[in-house]
Amino acid sequence: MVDAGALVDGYCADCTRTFATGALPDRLKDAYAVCLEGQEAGLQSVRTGTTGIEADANARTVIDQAGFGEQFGHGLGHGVGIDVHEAPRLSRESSDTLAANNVVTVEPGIYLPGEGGIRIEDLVVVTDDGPEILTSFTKDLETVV
Ligand SMILES: [Mn+2]
Repeated sequence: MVDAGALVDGYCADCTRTFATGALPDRLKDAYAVCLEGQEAGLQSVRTGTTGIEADANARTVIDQAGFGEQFGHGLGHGVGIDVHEAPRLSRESSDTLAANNVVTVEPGIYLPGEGGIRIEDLVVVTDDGPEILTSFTKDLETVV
């Protein structure tokens, strides 16, 4: 798992990708696919007026229904700007609502003790029409050695 950031002209970026380091058991391949499906559901819910609770729930439902809910132990995402972690929060406890031009992360994770962990994080601009995804790095499951 590689969580990388950047700082340009006083503003932060945040990106996470997960790579395989060899042949994976089916359970980890499945977990990767579920994490990505949950991330896509979370991304598609990012628009003006969505609450942080709703965005989190849209991703979490996918992961819950696949049986990995207990292994997704953190919030879906957070605002990014002058600080790398700031409002609005996308989580079960959030009291925030997304506003146009907020920049947020969408980063579900599934962590299987003793087996492996997965997190997939994109940086997204909130618009009235949906997500403007800033992260272009592939989300295909890549093997690195
Ligand atoms: Mn992050």
